[in-house]
Amino acid sequence: MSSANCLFCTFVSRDIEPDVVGETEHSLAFRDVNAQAPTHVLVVPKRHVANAGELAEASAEELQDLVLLARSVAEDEGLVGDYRLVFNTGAGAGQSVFHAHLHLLGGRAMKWPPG
Ligand code: DGP
Repeated sequence: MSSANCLFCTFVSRDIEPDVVGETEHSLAFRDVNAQAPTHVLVVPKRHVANAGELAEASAEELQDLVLLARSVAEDEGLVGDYRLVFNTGAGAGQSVFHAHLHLLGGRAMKWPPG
């Protein structure tokens, strides 16, 4: 399930310990090292897949688990329904780590469209 040379797989295995804010059987949530908002958390599947579409194809249950963990962390962070969830897919869309991850951003006003 894990992939060699994948940063987020080393977080899931805890060979490197991120700043964890939530966990389920299928997903891990930790703070983004380069925060773009007062709350900026990444929620990753424990299964190694490259992006959200691959996760959906592999397991609808694990995709649901990911989104529900993001919602739970948002509630824990006091975001009370005002937060943004983002999956970047592909380098052209800003993806830089090719292990699927859901950005949870909140705690400030959000603009649209994103840059
Ligand atoms: P993306 O650009 O959508 O692939 O998002 C990757 C995110 O991963 C980016 O916001 C920064 C974050 N990131 C990169 N390296 C590390 C790290 O070593 N630790 C943590 N916590 N986050 C990282």
